[in-house]
Amino acid sequence: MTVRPTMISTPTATTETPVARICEAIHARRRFLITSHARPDGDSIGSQLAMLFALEALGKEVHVVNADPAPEHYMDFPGMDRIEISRTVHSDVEALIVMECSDLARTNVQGLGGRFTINIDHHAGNTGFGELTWFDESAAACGEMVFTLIRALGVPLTKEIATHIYLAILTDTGSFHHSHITPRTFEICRQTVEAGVNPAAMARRVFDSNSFGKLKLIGAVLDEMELLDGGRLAALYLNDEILNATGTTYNDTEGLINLPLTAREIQAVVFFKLGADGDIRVSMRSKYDVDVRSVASGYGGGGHKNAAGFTAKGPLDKVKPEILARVKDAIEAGIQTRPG
Ligand SMILES: [Mn+2]
Repeated sequence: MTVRPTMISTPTATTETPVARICEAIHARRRFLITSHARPDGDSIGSQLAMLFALEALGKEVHVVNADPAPEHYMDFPGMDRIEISRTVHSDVEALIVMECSDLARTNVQGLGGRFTINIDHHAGNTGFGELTWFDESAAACGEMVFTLIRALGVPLTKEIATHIYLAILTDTGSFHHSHITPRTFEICRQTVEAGVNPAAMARRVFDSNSFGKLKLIGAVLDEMELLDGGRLAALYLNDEILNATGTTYNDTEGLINLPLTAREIQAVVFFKLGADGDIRVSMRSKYDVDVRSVASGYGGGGHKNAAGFTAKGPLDKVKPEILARVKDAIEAGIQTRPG
């Protein structure tokens, strides 16, 4: 019996592929600015910092600027002190690398325009705004793409880089729950573990990191959960009152939306977060083929089939019925193609 080697395809050194063109652009420049979307998640943090360490290994000068700080439990990951929190940039750089954004506005950072821009993203609906756009919707995380790019640049997979790649994949797949997971995902993870990543320790750091306040917040939000559509749809609500009562912040809501999906019957979750400015941030999660991205794109938002979101103008009572009706339709459509 022959054992086939588990290889992932590495881009070849031709100018045919976006990866090769990005490599060429990076090798030809020295000063870089890396950014990603506002309210960063594990994939945006991991993708940016893996890229930071890789570019520095090539002797480049690199700045990382984000509009918002990362959630607290990411703060002891390597390189976190290198992320500058700012809503404007003036840095004189030769190239801007934008991770995980379908358009430049998603960064919420002003002053990014007018630079040579490399855009690396896996979100459907990417607008191709960079001079060089590499868009791959089949990637389970932007970190998968960054891994491929880093290897194509010829940078060795250090433990620091591997840690950020694994962080990106672990979080963006919802701890290996979402669709888009392929043999490539596990091949990349295999290499990161070989480079020194400890999956059990990573899972503990990322998922067992709640404060007592967050546990209270989870209790308070789940206590107010509404079940609709015969128990197939859950609606969650968040406002400043709940945050104040539990001594938590907006960042503490990360991951909370996934909890209702642990109930067997629930097929989709809609989380309405009410901001002080009257805007409502609507996040959605779903199982299998229930496509919440199609709902989000109807409201000018985006994301993936199983994880998407958008911002709506209040008041809540006015917009809520229609949003929930559209998610119910998505559940009905998705449930027809259920795997065994
Ligand atoms: Mn992502």
